[in-house]
Amino acid sequence: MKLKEKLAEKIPAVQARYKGLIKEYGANKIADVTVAQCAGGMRGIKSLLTDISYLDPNEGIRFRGYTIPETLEALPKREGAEIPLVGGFYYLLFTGEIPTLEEAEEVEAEWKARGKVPQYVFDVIEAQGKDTHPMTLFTLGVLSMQRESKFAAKYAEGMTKAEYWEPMFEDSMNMMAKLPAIAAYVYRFKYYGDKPAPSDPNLDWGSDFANMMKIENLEYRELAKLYFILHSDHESGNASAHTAHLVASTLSDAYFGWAGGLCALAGPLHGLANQECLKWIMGLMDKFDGVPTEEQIDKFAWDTLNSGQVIPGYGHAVLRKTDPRYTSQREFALKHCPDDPVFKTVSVVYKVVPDILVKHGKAKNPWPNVDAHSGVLQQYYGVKEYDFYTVLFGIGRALGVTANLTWDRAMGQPLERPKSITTDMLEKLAKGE
Ligand code: HAX
Repeated sequence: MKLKEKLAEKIPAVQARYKGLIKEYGANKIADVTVAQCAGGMRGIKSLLTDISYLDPNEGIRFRGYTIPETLEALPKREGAEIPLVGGFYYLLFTGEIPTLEEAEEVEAEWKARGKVPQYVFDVIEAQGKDTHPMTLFTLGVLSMQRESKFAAKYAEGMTKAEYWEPMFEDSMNMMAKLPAIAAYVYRFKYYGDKPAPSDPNLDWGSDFANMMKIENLEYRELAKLYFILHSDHESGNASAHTAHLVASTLSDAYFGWAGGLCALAGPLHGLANQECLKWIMGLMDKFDGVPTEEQIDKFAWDTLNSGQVIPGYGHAVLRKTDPRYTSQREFALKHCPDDPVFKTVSVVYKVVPDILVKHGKAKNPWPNVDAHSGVLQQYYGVKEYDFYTVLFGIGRALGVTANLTWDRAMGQPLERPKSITTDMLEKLAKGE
């Protein structure tokens, strides 16, 4: 069944369950909030609802109940491909069902049909100039397409709440279809001063990104699909997904929502960490002229910590074990580039840094996250421009975010509006006054 038809079939039951929960149990407590949570970034407060993915601190992410290995195993692939079609993965995120190859191909075909990027998007990017950060170029490209929004147009015409999900879905499909071409344009414009390769009608969405980027090694097509799947969603409380959810809860559309999310992704504690991470690794390799020893890494890591900086790619706000997205990329590297010196360095860092962070005694999680591994693979295939890595993250994360935004509207989730208090009030509450 086509993705949109499947969604239409599923929405009434989910909506009834959601409304029923609020009506019947709305006043029941599910958690308390501590002083530390109120004053400290709302860590762990259960206050967002999503069925797209769930992040267990020890096990890592599950997409619609599937671990990463289960997801990669279960989803349909094209003949000869190592990694499944991203269109099929999108179907899973939206519906919770593993699609057939035909259903996955239908999403891919829809993306192809909607993939042409209007020229004004490229004009906006070029007007900024090459010395602008690629995340700014990419975000502006996304934001400039807001004038295409079906949701905004329908809202202006007047639509009922029950209809909201449909134009949100259309915006999601339209935006997803174009993100790879916009990112490839940013890449070629900024670093090479030329244009991306034309889209190839025979390639799937992920592989076509690799083609438009002009990366010659065909293995990069498989990596592109893997990368986008791994970066797609991490519950809805992470800063970029949460920002998009908050923005769109005002009934602004998917373009506004994801432009906001991208701004959050651009911070070094979030998506920018992949750029920081490879920079740190290359600095380490430069200093010791190749793959460093464990002792050399030990010294370098302590120097970083003693100068008051974090070790990029390590630690996490929720995870308390090695991120399975790290493990999945490591497995890809073991298969495709086991002898790459940067990969070897990253592997030795993995042996040394967790113990150092434990001794350092601050980070609650001493283990690597997704960003500790993503740059290594990119540089291996020739994408050596670190500051582009967050753009790649931005393509992938949009998959989960747009699935969430569509479901937010389908369920009728309201405007988000937490309550703030003053320090005086917090002190009184804390002391039980
Ligand atoms: N190196 C050094 N110190 C670290 C650290 C690291 N890798 N990770 C955490 N800490 C420190 C924190 O800075 C904090 O110190 P202060 O008390 O002085 O402020 C302390 O340990 C407690 O932090 P935490 O509770 O363990 O971690 P947070 O939930 O506050 O932050 C971060 C989670 C991911 C931001 C953090 O671990 C970090 O800065 N890591 C390095 C940057 C990074 O890899 N970011 C990418 C995360 C994955 C992601 O979202 N990708 O998009």
